[in-house]
Amino acid sequence: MTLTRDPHQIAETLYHGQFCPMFIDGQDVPAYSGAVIEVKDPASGRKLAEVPRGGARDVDQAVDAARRAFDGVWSTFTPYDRQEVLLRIADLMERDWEKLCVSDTADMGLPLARTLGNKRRVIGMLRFYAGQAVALHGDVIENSISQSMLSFTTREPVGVVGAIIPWNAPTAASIWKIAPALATGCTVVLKPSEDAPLTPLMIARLMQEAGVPDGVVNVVTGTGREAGARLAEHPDVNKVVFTGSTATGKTIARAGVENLKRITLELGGKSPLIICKDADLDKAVPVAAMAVYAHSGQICIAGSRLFVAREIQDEFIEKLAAFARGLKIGHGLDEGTDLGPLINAVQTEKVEDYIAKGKAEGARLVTGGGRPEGEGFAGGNFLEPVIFADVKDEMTIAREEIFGPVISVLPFDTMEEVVTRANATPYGLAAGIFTRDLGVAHRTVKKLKAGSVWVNMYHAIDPAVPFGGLKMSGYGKEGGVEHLQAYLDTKAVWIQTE
Ligand code: TXE
Repeated sequence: MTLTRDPHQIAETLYHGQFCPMFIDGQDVPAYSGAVIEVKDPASGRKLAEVPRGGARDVDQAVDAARRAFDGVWSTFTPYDRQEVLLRIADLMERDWEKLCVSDTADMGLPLARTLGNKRRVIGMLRFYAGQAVALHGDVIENSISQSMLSFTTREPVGVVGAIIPWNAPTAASIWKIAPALATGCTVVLKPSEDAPLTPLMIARLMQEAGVPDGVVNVVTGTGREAGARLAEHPDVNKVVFTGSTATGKTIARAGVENLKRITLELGGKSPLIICKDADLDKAVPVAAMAVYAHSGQICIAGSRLFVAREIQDEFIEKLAAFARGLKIGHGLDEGTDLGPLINAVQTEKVEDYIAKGKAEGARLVTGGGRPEGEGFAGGNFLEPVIFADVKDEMTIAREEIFGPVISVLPFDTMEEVVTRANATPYGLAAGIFTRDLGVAHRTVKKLKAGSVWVNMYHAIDPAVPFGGLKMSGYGKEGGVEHLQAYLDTKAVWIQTE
């Protein structure tokens, strides 16, 4: 996509340190307390904007608005009305796609080519669920009690949905949670991450322009402990859909128990990518590298445990290191950037701690790990992409989610062994395998305990295909028809006809 203007200029017109209010009941509002959070460009440390630091009172107000809209104006919208609204949102997002992507990149650092490239995932999701909105239906079910009794089911929206999202994909995460809610007739209170709240605020206003009635989509900015925790426990929130860390996911599940909320959790991962000895290395090397380095490793599906057949290990590592060294690190808005910054200083230090642990526990650092120097890097949270070789399964870097640009290469000898080791993790989000042998691919796919498995590729996500983890990577799916079911309740209706 060719941009109409220099993306830095677009970012400057969008954000110049100003106050960006929350969006509750169709209104721009500050936090009740008046407190604000400073939002920074992770590539420079420069202040981009301020957002309200919403708290319990603001969340209560937003949930109240969402409830009134659910019971009121939104309940009068037919499936076709909701479909039209979703399609209009898609059109407006297409119109403003460049602005939305620049905003995301400025806020959380992902290279612009990548945010722009998410169009199908995001706008496609709106169009996919626009289609689904008019295809909802119950069933007529024969009962064995009496032929004069009619029994059937209707599908009804669960109600007010609390959506809590992380900073690594604000636009995609917002739409993946809001689109099925609108398709089914639910209303939403969205709590973006305090580290990247700007684009969701822009999206909420676009939705208003598209004809979403006031109160149907609300965005409360604030911290997890304040705004997030209140949303998760709020007695009038019927469902919580969350993407983030496993630790926070558990807290949210616990908070929801009190009201038996429906909960969807998309959590962390430590995904295995298996490179067999017959793999096409020219294809496998860039895919294996970007399975982690895309978004500087800050992506839940990062293929961070790279199992490589021992026979090809040396050649593979050499090629992988050459690829990693060739990646251009820089500001996400600069042309040609492959690797942007990490989200903040805390995350960067956390990744550096993991790198130190890797070395201390005996892994061999092949390349990377330093902070790039020079003018373009001042004030930013940059790290050179890392490859560790001679990694053992029990090392910390092979067990814990690092959420940074760190690949651990683990050699293997047999398929049976590698499958057992690949599955020996509490997580189960994603997995991949590179082989030219279809039989091996097929058998391995069956044995891998992961929500998504990619063969001779990685990273593909589509609105129509369900995505979500097993084990400690969460439960419930996003995307696909299955996702809609999580926003619906079933009502059984009985009618005595005589
Ligand atoms: O995540 P959190 P953070 C992992 C990754 C990262 C670590 C911390 O390892 O280094 O988590 O990142 C809100 N009640 N992942 O702190 O805490 C919070 O405000 C309700 C992996 O960003 O999970 C934000 O909106 N909400 C993950 C959202 O939850 C709470 C993506 C996510 O924050 C809350 C992100 C609470 N008690 C981080 N505490 C992935 N695998 O995709 C926080 N929040």
